[in-house]
Amino acid sequence: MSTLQITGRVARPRELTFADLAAVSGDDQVIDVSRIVPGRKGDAVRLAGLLKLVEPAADAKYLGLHASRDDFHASIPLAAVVDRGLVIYRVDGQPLSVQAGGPFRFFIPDFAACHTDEVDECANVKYVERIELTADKGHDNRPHDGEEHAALHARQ
Ligand SMILES: Nc1nc2c(c(=O)[nH]1)N[C@H]1C(S)=C(S)[C@@H](COP(=O)(O)O)O[C@H]1N2
Ligand SMILES: [Mo]
Repeated sequence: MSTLQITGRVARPRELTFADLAAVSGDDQVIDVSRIVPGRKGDAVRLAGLLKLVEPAADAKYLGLHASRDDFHASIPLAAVVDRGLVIYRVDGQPLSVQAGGPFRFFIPDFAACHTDEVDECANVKYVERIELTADKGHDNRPHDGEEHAALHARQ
């Protein structure tokens, strides 16, 4: 079964299943993300809710988003996304499909255009299987410029 690991500078590393995300309660469970992100389908949990489960260390400053499926990685300042980051995991009661970037897809509402900022559309990492908290910026192979970005989209 696919899981979402949360590792690194945290007190209690976890390996979360679809059921674990579905069990997140209260405001940390976002039913119908289209309320927050027009046009996006599905249900999500807030990053803040996931962090409560693992208890980040005081020196955790970067959020690493790792997708081994296509070797895509981003490392973004945690403070910039802690209050708005989402993990979309369910559509129509079923796990998010790979076609939609599932089973777990990181999503930042109000992202900047690709390669214009550390928190950009490219950081909406699909197929995330590990979220890693680090003290310093970690592995990040997002495109650096328009040419690299165009090449990435051409491959998709
Ligand atoms: N794993 C992974 N996530 C990724 C990418 C990728 O190539 N691999 N591309 C990024 C880029 S450049 C963009 S613009 C968005 C596109 O997401 P969408 O197809 O859901 O609009 O996904 C981002 N997340
Ligand atoms: Mo992009």
